[in-house]
Amino acid sequence: MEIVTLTHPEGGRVRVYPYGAHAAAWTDPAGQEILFLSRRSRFEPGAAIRGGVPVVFPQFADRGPLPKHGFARVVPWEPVGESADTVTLRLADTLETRALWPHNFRAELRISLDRALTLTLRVLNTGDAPLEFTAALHTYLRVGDVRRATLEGLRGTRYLDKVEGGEPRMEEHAALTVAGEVDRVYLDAPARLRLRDEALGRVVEVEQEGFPDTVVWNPWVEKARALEDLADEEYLEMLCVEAAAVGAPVRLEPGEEWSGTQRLRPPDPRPSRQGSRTNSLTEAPAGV
Ligand code: TA6
Repeated sequence: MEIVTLTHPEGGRVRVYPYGAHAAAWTDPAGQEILFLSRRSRFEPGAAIRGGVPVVFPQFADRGPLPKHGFARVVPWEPVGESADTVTLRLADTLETRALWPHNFRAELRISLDRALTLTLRVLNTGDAPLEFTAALHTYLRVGDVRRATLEGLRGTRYLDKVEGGEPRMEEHAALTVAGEVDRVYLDAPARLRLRDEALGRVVEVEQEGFPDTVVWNPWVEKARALEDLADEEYLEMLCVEAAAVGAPVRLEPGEEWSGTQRLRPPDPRPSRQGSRTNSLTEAPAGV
């Protein structure tokens, strides 16, 4: 498959597949892999890449009549602008997309690398009727051991818990821990979260703007076994923290545009920040 590689003078490197506009792997300036990519991932037409940052559009999950997570992740996007550290990929409606989803649109994903990795999804209604969509940047973050990782920043946020049949809940814990299947849509989520990874001794910050919601997903043992493109134990090495517009569909009038951004900040190389690890882990963890 065609690959575009982004590089940054400080040493970061991102591998992008125009197929699905998929940022599949990112090595930060310190040489650490920040994204999870399954060793069983298929790289073939018709299959979504398992890991990295799949683009979910124009339907999140099975919330509508389209194939799960829409079609954007399983079609080629066109690179329309590229420099050493940035690429923009474009997808417009075709006969095939209109057969599934009867709208004229243009979507662009801009992937940009400095110390951080920034992904901006833009959607423009190029037709003469309103359209609605849901979307997500379905980011798979790599962790050393998900049982020893905490996601901080969601306390006080309402969420829909798919594992509990879509029940609305309120997050009570400052630090979310994963000890079972997690599949939640946090509604009107905070703009910044921190993934603290005790096993790898690092913190990755996840920021979003434009996307109102955040999805947190780990399939855990049984669901991981059912996924052919995920090795049985790999669920321990990943946590999806997804910038999403899911709670309410985005509606665009003709000519209107929407955009949403997710920014991933790698661990700070300065030892002082890593040193804060012990204190925050004394926070009572949530049993999920
Ligand atoms: O974003 C969470 C989710 O919708 C989960 O329900 C889970 O199915 C996951 O996405 C992965 O979906 P996929 O189609 O890539 O196997």
